[in-house]
Amino acid sequence: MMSPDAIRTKFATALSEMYRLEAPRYRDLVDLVRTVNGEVLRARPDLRKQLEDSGELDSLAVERHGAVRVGAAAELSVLRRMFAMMGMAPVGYYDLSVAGLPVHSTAFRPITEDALRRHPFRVFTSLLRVDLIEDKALRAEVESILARRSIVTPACARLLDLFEEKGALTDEQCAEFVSEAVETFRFRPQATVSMAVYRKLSAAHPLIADIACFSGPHINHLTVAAIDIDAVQRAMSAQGLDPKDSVEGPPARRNPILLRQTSFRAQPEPISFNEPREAAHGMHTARFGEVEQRGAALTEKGRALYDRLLDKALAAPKELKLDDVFAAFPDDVEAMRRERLAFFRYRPTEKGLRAAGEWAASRSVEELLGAQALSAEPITYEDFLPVSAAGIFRSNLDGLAGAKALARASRTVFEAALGCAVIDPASLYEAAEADSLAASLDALGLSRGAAEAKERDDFRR
Ligand code: OOG
Ligand code: NI
Repeated sequence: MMSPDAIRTKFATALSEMYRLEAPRYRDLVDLVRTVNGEVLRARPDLRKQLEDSGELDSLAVERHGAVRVGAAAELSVLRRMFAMMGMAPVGYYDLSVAGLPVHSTAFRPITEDALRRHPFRVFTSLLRVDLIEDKALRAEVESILARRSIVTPACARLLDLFEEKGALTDEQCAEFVSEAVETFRFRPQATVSMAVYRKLSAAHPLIADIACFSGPHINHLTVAAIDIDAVQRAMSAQGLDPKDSVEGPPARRNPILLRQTSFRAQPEPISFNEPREAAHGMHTARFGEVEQRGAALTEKGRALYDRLLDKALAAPKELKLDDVFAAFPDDVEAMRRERLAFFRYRPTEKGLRAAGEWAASRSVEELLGAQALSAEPITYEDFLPVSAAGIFRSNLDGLAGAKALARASRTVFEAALGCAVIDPASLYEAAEADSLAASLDALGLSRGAAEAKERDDFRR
């Protein structure tokens, strides 16, 4: 029987193949990133070795994430069921009204380190807030268009039911599920509405047209991993790949934090409209390609500092560079750990293990680290950032007016639509850190004192 990780791998591979054919410029981006990654690795053998050792070198070529947008509660909940089969759970809640966008979102993703290593694919999934459409007639029209469509194929629906009933499917059924699931995300350039309706919805908001005028939630971008995202940004400009103006997220650092992203702007593509009499054609601009580079996951304290500095940078005059504002965020792994700004994974060292059982005299984690019985490295951030996500959205929507203040979204409403609660990302990093520490202390023969040692350590901080 195929594991959820194997199903996700198969699905991500199939989706990637489909999108490379649908969006030729995305294929150019994948080639460009591969070339730039190769150059960086040649110039920095140390980095190459590090990636090799952590097993990340081989997975550099696979997509890290993609994004889709749905229009109705039933659509969001059926996606939750599909992604559950692929070992992906909804993590995080992102209210994009803060950036003037009428959607709220989550990311379906693997939640364990092992699963992420087996295949890191996640799907940033947004739900349209139909309630924000002020014009009542227009809102009713959008609701009825969405009520008429079904975003999964009949075979996919049948296999989902079967899986939920039996708890597993045969390999053959899994393979069929994957090829049916991919159909949900295929772009069909035949709009389901007339040109007049398309124009009306676009005028209300380009996102509404993208979400409601087609047969389903087409994949709107896929994202590959860069080792040096600034080098990729420069190469995109040099090759005329029309990158967005700037890289989203924190500035470049020696010790990366959170997530940095860039993309090429969405490409207009020909579509046809659903007209009763003669054929009508137009262009639709929504689909693009993205690059990401991930760094350390931040604690609540670290994240608060990041958010404060980002606000300051966004409000600051142009002359004040992001780098200057972010000088206030320590760019030193030890400082980040000691000040509890980032989450860390602890490991016993060889020296520590050789003397296992003899560390009782070390009274704290700090002492164990000092004695080189323990090592600590930052845990990678596996989630998204609302301000950055909004920046990605904005640079890919055609004809977007200035950000308008919108009523804040409700997580409760989102979770009701989803059919379950979203997982708090911080709880995953906290657990990963605590588990790694407990396992390390255990391996050093300190298991009983573990909780105490940690407590003392926290107290000393
Ligand atoms: C999603 C944009 C957000 C990211 O990487 O932050 C996103 C969308 O355009 O639907 O994918
Ligand atoms: Ni993205």
